Amino acid sequence: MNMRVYIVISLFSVLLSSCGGGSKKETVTEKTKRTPETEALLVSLKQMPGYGIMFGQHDAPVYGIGWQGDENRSDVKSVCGDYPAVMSFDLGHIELGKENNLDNVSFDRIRREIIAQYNRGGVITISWHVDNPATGGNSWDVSDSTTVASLLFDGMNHVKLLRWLDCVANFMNSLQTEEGVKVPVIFRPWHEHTGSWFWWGEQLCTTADYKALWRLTYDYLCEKGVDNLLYAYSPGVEPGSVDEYLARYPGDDIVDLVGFDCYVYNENDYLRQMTTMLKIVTEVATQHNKAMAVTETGYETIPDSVWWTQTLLPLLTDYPVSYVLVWRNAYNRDNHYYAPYPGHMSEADFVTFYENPRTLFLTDVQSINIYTENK
Ligand code: BMA
Repeated sequence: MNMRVYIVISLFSVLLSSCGGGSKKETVTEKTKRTPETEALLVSLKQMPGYGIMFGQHDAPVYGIGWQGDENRSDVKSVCGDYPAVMSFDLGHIELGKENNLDNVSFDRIRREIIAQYNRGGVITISWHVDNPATGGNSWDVSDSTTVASLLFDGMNHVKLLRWLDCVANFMNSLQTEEGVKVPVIFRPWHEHTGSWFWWGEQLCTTADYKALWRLTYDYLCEKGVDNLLYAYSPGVEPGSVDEYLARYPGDDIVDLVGFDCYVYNENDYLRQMTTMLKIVTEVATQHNKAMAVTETGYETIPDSVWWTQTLLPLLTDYPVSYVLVWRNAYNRDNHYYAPYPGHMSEADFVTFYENPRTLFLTDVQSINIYTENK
């Protein structure tokens, strides 16, 4: 496309963006004071291994196998009688000013579920499968290796990124209880960047540009008054050492939790990758004084009836993991589920996993008072 046409289109899309606010101003890292509840969450995450490992699931209360949009429901709860201690949601398409996210869940519903999970004493994490601002494609559009560079301060999509971050900031700032308490959230932007399937992935940008994108995101959200976030650094399983893990680490001053995403494609590979990553991340968390989690994992369709107690739990027990989170039980994609539902072959094993004193579900963490300091 002709450059002038491209610039005009880019400016147009910025003007049309429906979240508004913000200005094209260079930002400076400035530590925003976080809410006391957010600070308490960080302390709780660091102390959590002393209690056990929290179990989490993505989109747990909004849909599952054979249902969508019901209230007070989750496949995990249908199987073991308790909600996951951690619930994950995704902000993909908030940047477009849409009512629903990329998996067609409304942002109003997500907000309501986040506040409900906080009021119950549970933990919330948010990822962002953001569209490609340069091409108009989705997160997985890796056709343009200049996207990240174009978002930085002198880039042609910089203002567009700021407008998109306005949408994120507005949402985060809107997470408030009836009493006006802002709900703390573990935000996990720019995840799985050690692979190259997202437009912010390893082959798509330089180390300096990836780090600059993180800092820009952090600074801008702080500038917009977002003081209820902890930030999670969450690569895939590609790093083979602490140095490789930290290659694109954006900095101790802006990261609170270190983790990784690891899925079963082959059982032996999974055992090896989990063990390697758990060792690496334990070392980083210890040396950098960070909380630690398995930010995404799972075995699609769980075709192993004892996977929970014979594979997942034994892998985790020797490491200071605050939570382990499995991905969604999709209603809109065949055979794309990671937690059991009533009648699934791993149901009984999941109940045994639930009953193990090392695993923490919602009822377990309610007695910990996660959002209160000096427990
Ligand atoms: C991916 C898949 C997609 C989904 C996305 C965001 O890993 O589950 O189907 O759209 O996460 O939830």
